Amino acid sequence: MKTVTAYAPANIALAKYWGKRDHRLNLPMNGSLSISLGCLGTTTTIVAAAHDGITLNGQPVAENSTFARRIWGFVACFVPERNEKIAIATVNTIPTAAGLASSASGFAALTRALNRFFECRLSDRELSIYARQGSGSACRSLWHGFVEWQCGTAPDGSDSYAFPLACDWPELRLAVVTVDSTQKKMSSKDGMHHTLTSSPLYPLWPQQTERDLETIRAAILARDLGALGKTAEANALMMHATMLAARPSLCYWQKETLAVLHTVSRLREDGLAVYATVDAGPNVKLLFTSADSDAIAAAFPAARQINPFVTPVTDG
Ligand code: 2P0
Repeated sequence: MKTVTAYAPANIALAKYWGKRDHRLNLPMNGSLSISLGCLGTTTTIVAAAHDGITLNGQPVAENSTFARRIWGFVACFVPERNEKIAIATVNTIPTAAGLASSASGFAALTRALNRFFECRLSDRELSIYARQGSGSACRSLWHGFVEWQCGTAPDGSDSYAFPLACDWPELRLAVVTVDSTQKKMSSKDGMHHTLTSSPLYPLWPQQTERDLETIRAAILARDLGALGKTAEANALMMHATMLAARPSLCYWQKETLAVLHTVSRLREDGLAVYATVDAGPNVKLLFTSADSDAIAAAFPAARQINPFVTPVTDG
């Protein structure tokens, strides 16, 4: 039986994507730069089958669900004419309780699996362009390590794709401080649209993020955690400030989010090199190095620590 399996990691943006210049193609207002999460991600298996079907973490997905419609819409875009029926099995290694998004790794793994199953032999650039259309941040989840998504200017999106940065940093660590793992009230897609169309601060966002991206890229190449962390934290706070200024205001934080951010700043005052970033939700992600793993575990005993440069061997 013809079977292919592909894995893609989840990712956390250090310079963030928040706002689209084209909704259909998921073209961003600015470039972004992320770090992939190694062993936390999605494994997608495609098998030739008598009927089309999808399972998610072993459970069948209803044909008419939003999830299934989104997946089949993506498959139809990737392979407009197909003769074979397929069973798509998606397994997330991202613990649901971690409150991390799985759409990025999900669409990236699906893109790689479809490319192999239907023997499309697309280039990495083409794969990234397809993954982007499934979910913007998915275009960055095709690779491990640091990944940059260049904004591009072409109306058809042909120059808006991601690529890996040739730089690893084995001592770098992430930790996820979970404040709340329930589904957020407003999707990123709707949140971006609302912010872009109603926040008077939004015009400042794309240009500042492009500058932050440059600073972060240079900090990565120099392995300068201070410059990386300070800029990533400021970028995340600016994204949330821009949302807070939307009308009506959009706030993904909970009071515990702010408490964690205060703790991070206090730890820094005490000399610990730790920095925070927050995506479109209440959970906080920390950046630090392996030398401070124990100190971070002491300050945040429930936080899940991740070594982004340890990657699974599940492709085949
Ligand atoms: C990012 N986020 O750069 C930003 C930071 C959330 C906050 O990309 O509408 O699921 O599918 O393109 O990629 C989440 O948005 O949105 C996201 P769509 P996506 O990681």
